[in-house]
Amino acid sequence: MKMSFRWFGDSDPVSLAYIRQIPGMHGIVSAIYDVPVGEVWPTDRILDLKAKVESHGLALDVIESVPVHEDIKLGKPSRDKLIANYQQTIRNLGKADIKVICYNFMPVFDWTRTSLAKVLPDGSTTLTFSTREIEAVDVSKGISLPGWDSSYKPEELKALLDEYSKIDAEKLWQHLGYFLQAIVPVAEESGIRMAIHPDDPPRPIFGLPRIVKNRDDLERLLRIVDSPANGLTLCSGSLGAGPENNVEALVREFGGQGRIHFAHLRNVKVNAAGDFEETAHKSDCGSLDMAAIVKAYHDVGFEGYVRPDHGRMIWGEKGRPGYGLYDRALGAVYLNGLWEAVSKFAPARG
Ligand SMILES: [Mn+2]
Repeated sequence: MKMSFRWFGDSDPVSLAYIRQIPGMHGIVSAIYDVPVGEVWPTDRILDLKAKVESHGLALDVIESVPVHEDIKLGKPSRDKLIANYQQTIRNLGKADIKVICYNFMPVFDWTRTSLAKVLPDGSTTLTFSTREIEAVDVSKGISLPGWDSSYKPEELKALLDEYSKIDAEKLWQHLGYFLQAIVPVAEESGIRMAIHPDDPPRPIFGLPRIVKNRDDLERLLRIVDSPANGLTLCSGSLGAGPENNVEALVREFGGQGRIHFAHLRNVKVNAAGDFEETAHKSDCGSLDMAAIVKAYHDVGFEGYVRPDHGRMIWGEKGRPGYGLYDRALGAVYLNGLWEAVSKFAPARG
């Protein structure tokens, strides 16, 4: 298990110099943020980023994310050119010796929350999701959600949602399959493992289909192209927000097949309606047994990358919600502690 930490580039209030000081930190997870979605990432920009990260004694092995253009998800004729660009970005990342690319296939909305700063009893703040609040949003009046990318003008968003009204889950599967058939062979040639991030939260929102949300979806996805280069980012918090999902069992099944390349480890407190709040990482803070999940990774011989995913805002820290330094650092150290204990006292099988 190689511990890593997401960093949003030079605009990130958390510095590489500080991240380096977290015990057991292996590397940085980052991206080139200013290349428009659908265009090729230039090799020199990737190499510059890698050199900057390495100058702080950290590795850059994982990219999160290379975003997938909406036209690919919609299956529009323009997708072939956009997929060719995506292939070239994979090749360029391979030239920089990148090992894993995280991406997702969620229509329009990436991760969705209804609050970015709910105050918890201990005075920390966290991200939460309420189904009732999401259902109360009138999409026709434009969407204003915390953290929602407002770069879409209301009329652009409406046009996009209209296009998606013709796309049901099966169509979206076809478009994902078309994309994977095209990119997985290129990833194989480039020494890169693709790792899809599940839908967050793992259910349809605003009438848009979501297809990477539970065990059967993950199984179907992996069988589309049965190659190690077609793998998973197993996000405990995203999948764990689906009451039907058993994260430990998913780790044992898909990790046992060597198909998990990147692990997001965070805890969530989930209720029966699927509403949730993100909690501190420790098992008794949320609904997930993090020790059991880490042990499952150990038992399947997991050697991939992991990050603490999100954290609360604590100790008065200001910054990007979910991505402060302090609580993520606590999470990283806690997870490394679990890993050390499991490794010493429960030797891997076989
Ligand atoms: Mn995640």
